[in-house]
Amino acid sequence: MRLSAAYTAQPAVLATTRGYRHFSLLGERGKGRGRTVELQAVLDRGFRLLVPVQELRRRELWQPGWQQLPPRQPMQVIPAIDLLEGQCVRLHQGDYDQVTRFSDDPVAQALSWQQQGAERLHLVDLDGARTGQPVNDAAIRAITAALSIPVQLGGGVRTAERAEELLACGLDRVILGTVALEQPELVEELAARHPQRIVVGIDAKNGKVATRGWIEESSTEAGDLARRFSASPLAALICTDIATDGTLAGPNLSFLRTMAEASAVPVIASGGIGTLEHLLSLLPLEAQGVSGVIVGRALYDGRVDLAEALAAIGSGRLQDVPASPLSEAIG
Ligand code: AMZ
Repeated sequence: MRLSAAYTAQPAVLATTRGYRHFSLLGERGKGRGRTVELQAVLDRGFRLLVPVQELRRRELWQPGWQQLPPRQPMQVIPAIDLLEGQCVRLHQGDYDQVTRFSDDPVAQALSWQQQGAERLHLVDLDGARTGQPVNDAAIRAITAALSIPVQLGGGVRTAERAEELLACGLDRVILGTVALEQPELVEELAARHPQRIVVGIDAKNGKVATRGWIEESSTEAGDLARRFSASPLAALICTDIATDGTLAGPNLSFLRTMAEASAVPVIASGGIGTLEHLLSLLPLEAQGVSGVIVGRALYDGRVDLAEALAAIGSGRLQDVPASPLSEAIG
């Protein structure tokens, strides 16, 4: 472990997942000025700074002396179940011709995520997204009835009546994609009637909004659509970079930053998560308003373990625990 000589640091947080040790540090930087800096570190073979120093300065974390960190909201790690003809699948970059089938028992799959600690489930009716008609309602109702955690659903919700029917039948939130682009005023009305229960799904191909199962591309910038809903009482914006979705290649951080900066509504990142490091790479975006992440293929593949993910960035994340001296903590 190497720490820059410029920092004299103490760990305030310590957690270990799969050999990675990560924690927050408080340290002084600069001579005589006595400035304090909060660092979020992942300790592996070396030392990695997750929060850029400019960001700390912007957040006015430079203060004299040691400082107690405020408790942070954990990030939500949300497993996804995408339904196609009643089965749990994942598509590659949203392409209906590149399907991997993971389970033909969506209720058992949903219960398994719940049992592993999920605090919310993300459901997509892929047939619904493509056709605009509800196709997987039997599975959706069975999952909602079987689970005790909140469930959100997107795909094919194109009218206020359909959204309200779903909210009345036990879903916690409904996600509107196509309609958010084509009839934004309908989304605003719904959000006003059901505050914190409507989510806008913004799916972007090369920065432009895609709709109808990602088959149609528009000329609207994803950031402009996010800005349109900045003052609405939406629960979240789910932002998907289609090029990364289902690839396990890592999230598009600059896209997520653009989206989070465009709107005051919390952003849930979606697409590209393949490793624990990818999840950790989202932490610096918390300050911009990224408050959760949807994980699909990596959970099915076992590349990411849900309990580990929750410990790394979610509710199991240790924070602000007065810890042993640095030398002990880093062994
Ligand atoms: O993978 C796809 N091709 C896909 C997908 N996952 N197409 C749409 N969707 C999801 C969106 C959003 O949650 O991410 O369906 C929802 C949007 O559906 P609609 O019918 O409102 O545009």
